Amino acid sequence: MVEMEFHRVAQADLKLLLRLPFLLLLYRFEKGRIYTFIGEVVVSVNPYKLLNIYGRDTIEQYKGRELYERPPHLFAIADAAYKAMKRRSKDTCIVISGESGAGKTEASKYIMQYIAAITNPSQRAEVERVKNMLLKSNCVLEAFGNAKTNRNDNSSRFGKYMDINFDFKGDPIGGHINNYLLEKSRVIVQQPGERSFHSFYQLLQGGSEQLLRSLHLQKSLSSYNYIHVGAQLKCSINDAAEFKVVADAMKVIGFKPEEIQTAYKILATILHLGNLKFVVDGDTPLIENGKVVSIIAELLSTKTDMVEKALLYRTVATGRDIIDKQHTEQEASYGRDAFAKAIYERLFCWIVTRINDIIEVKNYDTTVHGKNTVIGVLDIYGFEIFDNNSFEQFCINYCNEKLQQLFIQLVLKQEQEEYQREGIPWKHIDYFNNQIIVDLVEQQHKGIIAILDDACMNVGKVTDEMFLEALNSKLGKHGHFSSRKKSLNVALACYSVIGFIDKNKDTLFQDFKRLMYNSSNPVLKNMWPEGKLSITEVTKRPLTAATLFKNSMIALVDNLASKEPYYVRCIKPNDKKSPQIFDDERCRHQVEYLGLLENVRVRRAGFAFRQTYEKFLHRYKMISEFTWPNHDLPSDKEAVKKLIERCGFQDDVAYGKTKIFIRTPRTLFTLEELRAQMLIRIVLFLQKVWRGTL
Ligand code: AOV
Ligand code: MG
Repeated sequence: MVEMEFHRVAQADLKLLLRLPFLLLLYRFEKGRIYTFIGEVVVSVNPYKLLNIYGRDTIEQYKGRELYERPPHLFAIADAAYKAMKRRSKDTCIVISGESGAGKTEASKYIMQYIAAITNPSQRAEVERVKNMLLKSNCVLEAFGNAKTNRNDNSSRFGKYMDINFDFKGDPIGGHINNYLLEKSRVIVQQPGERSFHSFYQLLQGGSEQLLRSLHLQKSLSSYNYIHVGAQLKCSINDAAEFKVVADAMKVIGFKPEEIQTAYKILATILHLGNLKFVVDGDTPLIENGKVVSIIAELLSTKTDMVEKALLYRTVATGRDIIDKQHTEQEASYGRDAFAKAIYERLFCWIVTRINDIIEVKNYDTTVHGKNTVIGVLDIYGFEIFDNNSFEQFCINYCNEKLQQLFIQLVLKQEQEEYQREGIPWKHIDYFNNQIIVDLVEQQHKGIIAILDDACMNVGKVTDEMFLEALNSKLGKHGHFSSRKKSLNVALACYSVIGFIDKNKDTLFQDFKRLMYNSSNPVLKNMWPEGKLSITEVTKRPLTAATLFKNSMIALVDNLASKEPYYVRCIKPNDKKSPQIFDDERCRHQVEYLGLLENVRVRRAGFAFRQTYEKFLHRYKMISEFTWPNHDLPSDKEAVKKLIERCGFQDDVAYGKTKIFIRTPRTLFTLEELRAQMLIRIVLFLQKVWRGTL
């Protein structure tokens, strides 16, 4: 019924459309129905409370069913992606988007659980093992890659794309994770009301006394400068309990004890680094608390004097000479912070690599077993605007703009291609082309990233303000760019320009890399292979952070575009994390920028429903005497035509080569009603036959 109302919305006047999809979401949200379909896209509104809709019984209701057969649900979309993959050997992907706190990560986990639950009916041990690892990897990645922000207590601070590989039977046999730019600045500083990555609190709250002693740590969170801002904050994560869950998960996945220990040592090193103080004696910076340096050296399995040297000096090559140049106090602090950020980021990437080593498909011979197909699940950091937005928000929001563009393109493209394939006439629909925003950021030579890179290439000292001036002179006339004193506005968001140059250059003094490479802990050493190079061998200027991110985004979008996409669009109902409030303005805004209106428009211009003639007949043949119980027409297509004419729906349908297309859902629902009536009649008739009362 609700489905029907919604699709009526899709038929309504365009002006009304601006209001109605959002009203429908409100109507459903208040009834506890958090999922709604727009065509084949699932819109999800975060309920902010546990709902009993993900259990075994619900899974059974969706398993193997067609999309429209059951009420809207994540499981319906997961099943559709799975069926396409299994029946048609298509690589598919599920793209989950929405702003920070809208429910993407939770959705991605339910989708994975669903896929795990419906596969491997024969309980093959190896497949069970793979499934277990795929599911367990989530909590490890969340511990190291998520943090409490002002928008979400468990906010993903990295982007994640996970491929699940399936064998010819449709059972999971492995996977691969791609991670995107971790917001590492959080390691050294957080905004008021926010925390660093969960892993630090988990270790301090959940680590045994013995473990903490071995790491020279105390339980008190406020003892550590890098995390003391958020030390007293309440967070819905139970850090102590999670510590054990994560440690167990790492063990199950296959991390060796010394690897897990090394991860803890890195966390401890970072906490100690944050407490290092530099004092100036004349011109010479010294480390005030030398004891901390020796602790760090012990944790990193290296020598105290080497750590001290890396913190206070950097090796530079001037012509043929190699000299140790002493840091100023400011440089030393900068180096220390960069080091802390870098070892955390490296730890995170290493964890992903280790998980990938373990879960990658092994021993699968495509010549024997047939094609190995893939379902990709994308869960990125959502669009976010804080009081103070920096380089990280700029990257996160660019990523969201790019995915939005892909959504617009693919939803239209897919629709158009299907009409073309089936020979259905199609009129082009106008929509806001987000490419203009994407280009503003990423275009070669002209985009914001190119201008930022230019500024970073300059040998002289370039300030963030100079970068802003360059933007003004090159992009001042762009309709989606504007700037104020120290901030730039791109599309909907405003960013402070302070720190852009530094974060984009992302300099880590070579000395730290060599320090890590020379560690006698092989796990650490392996994380830093480039430390092998001596000062004279390091010549290439590394790509900047923004360019690396841009390249990874372009590759991601190409990858998604090569697969059959399914979409989940998440909406955050309010900013208070409340299950009761549906904030009109906030929701209307999201409906708009998520492109749900365009989405409805495309559906409106096209057809709400399509199905192959064969399947259509199978479901509705009892409605007409020409088709029940069997037809004698030359083809299923002819039979469907006859059935439709018999019901008087000929003006609302188009006949493609293999499929019937129905414009309004009302027609479909009337067909369903007719079918239900006929079924009752048939049952009554049969009862009479059985009772002999006919
Ligand atoms: P996000 O992934 O979209 O934000 P999450 O998936 O982390 O958002 O959801 C935020 C919080 O909302 C969760 O921790 C839950 O408390 C609640 N929540 C979300 N979905 C559900 C659901 N289906 N049922 C019950 N509660 C839910 V970010 O990672 O910040 O963009 O970067
Ligand atoms: Mg998330």
